[in-house]
Amino acid sequence: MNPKQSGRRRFLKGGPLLAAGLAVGSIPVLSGRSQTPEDEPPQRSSKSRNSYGERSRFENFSQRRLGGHLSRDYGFRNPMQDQLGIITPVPLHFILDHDRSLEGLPNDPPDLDPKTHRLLIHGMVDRPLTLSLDDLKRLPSVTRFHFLECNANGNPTGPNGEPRRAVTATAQDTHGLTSCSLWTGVPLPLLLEKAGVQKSATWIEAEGAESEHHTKSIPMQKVMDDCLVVYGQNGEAVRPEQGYPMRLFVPGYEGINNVKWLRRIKIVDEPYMGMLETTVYPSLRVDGKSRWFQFEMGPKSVITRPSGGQQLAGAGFYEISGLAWSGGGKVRRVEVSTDSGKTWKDAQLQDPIASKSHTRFVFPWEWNGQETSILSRCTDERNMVQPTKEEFANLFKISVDYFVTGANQINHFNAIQPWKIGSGGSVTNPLFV
Ligand SMILES: Nc1nc2c(c(=O)[nH]1)N[C@H]1C(S)=C(S)[C@@H](COP(=O)(O)O)O[C@H]1N2
Ligand SMILES: [Mo]
Repeated sequence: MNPKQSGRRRFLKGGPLLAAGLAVGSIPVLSGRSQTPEDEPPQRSSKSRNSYGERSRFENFSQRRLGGHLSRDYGFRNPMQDQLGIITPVPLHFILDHDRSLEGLPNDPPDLDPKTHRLLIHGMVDRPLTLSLDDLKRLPSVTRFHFLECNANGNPTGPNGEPRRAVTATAQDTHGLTSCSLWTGVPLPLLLEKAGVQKSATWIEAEGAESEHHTKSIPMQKVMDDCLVVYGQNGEAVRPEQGYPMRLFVPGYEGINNVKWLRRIKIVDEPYMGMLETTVYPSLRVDGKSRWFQFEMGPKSVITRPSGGQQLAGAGFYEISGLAWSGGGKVRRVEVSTDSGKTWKDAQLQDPIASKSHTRFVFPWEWNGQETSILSRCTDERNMVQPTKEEFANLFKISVDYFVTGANQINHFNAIQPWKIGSGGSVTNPLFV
């Protein structure tokens, strides 16, 4: 037996688990073996180590998946139930494009050559600017963890039998329109300073380079607070689907603000009132009024393991693990309930805990084999607390029945997500039953 491995096993048995006060005997995988399983040297993978690199051929289950959430709006959801830590692998980042093919699928991203692509900054400025990717890369940069979330993420309503409110829904179905990356770019205030932005300017309009020219208005106050023009994502160039060669980043705000394939920023003194920001994105209330220009994403969390569609192997120890985030800043606290919401205990937050970023929480759980529901609740640094679906309905002035029967979009749905554990170990979504 390899002495190194036996030493590691001893460490696993006596070390961190005992320190956490857990019964080691309840973890079947760590007990009862005295030999390492691989006495034969393993076969080698034939992949070239000079190429871009691929993951193990055994890791092929985590595909990005298409899921309809409005008849006229489609995206690819992030398989977050299989994700570890807080970084979404870029090839699995969710995609939401308004520029769609006739079949309703997102079109291929525009094939922008950074040698010829330019960002124009104009309007209420003293010195209009045109910037290439190389120009941007010469300027002082920052690198920050930030989540991106479509305001329709977890939207419980919509036409006919959508997976994310179904009993069989997975975390990907219910929460997969958010992802988190380490973004690198230039603070937008620095670019505006170079352009000499005029004092009376109060909004910007940002425009993308695809044929539809996605356009979004953003208040100047937010721009000056923490907006970025990013060209880097998780250590490499922003992917074409995510906006290559540059995208606007508006931390904590609805995904729609984060204009991909950024080609123009016009400095103005009123919102543009674009088609999307005045039609689909406001939320209609029961009293016929509408919430307009909702920007910030509320505090939210979801247990990703165990989560919908997974299967527990039997009673015993499981680490509950999940993601929490808020457009309002850092996650301050995540509480977990393993008794269907009767009692709550603090989960442990894992570093890094960055502002407007996914944050990983973990919670040790000894499952007694009986039916129950597990839930998580996020509180952010401003003490905003993730609501129940009843509290959410109250806040947005809609009826709870509307979640099940309504055919309109409800934006910003951030209600607490329960997962029901069946006595046989099945994990299902009881939120709308
Ligand atoms: N140019 C452009 N930018 C865009 C969009 C778009 O269709 N075109 N979609 C917006 C919406 S609604 C969302 S939720 C996010 C999704 O970003 P992602 O596709 O990188 O995940 O991009 C935003 N930026
Ligand atoms: Mo979106």
